[in-house]
Amino acid sequence: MVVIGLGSNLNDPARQVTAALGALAALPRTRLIGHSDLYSTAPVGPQDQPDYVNAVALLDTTLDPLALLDALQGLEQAAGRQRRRRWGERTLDLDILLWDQASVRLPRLRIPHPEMTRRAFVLRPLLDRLPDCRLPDGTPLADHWPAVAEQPLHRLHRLEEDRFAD
Ligand code: A4P
Ligand code: MG
Repeated sequence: MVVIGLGSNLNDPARQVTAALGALAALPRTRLIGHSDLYSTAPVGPQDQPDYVNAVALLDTTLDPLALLDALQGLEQAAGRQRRRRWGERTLDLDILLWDQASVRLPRLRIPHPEMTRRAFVLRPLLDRLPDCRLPDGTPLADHWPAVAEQPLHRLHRLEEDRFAD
């Protein structure tokens, strides 16, 4: 199973994230197994930017990791994404967080996502869906939660459960 992190803080972020869940469900050779609720989260990085909406999606795919990354970057572009500054505002950010128990270290792609354990906006929705999730080194992801629990976030309205799953 592959875990994707979704984030947006421009152009109606909740709509961006909801639309992206639908787009993930429509990727070739890929099935959307489920997703978290949407969370409103304070920005990590520059503080002079709007709050984000974040969520995670769970996929099954027979794409290889770089092909999935290409597909995700295509969806980011289609959402009108422009890269401005590191950790800055964006209409849609799609990160590959986990890929089964695999580790990937390529110039374009690192899995697990190197920042994920330091970010409540990743851990909260992920642990909601996968409370027993472990990193490739065997560490329970839940062990990282206490260190980030102070980062402000709150759950938005509940999405209909697995609305985009087939
Ligand atoms: N890349 C490497 N590994 C991966 C991976 N596992 N998944 C490469 C996706 N991409 C990966 O990413 C730059 C390059 O990372 C890609 O071209 C890909 O080859 P980017 O998202 O295009 O660039 P960026 O925004 O400049 O940097 P970065 O470090 O990826 O930003 P992040 O880590 O995605 O953080 N605060 C809140 N509350 N919520 C957020 O969602 N997001 C960010 C962005 C900052 N603050 C946030 C949030
Ligand atoms: Mg990114």
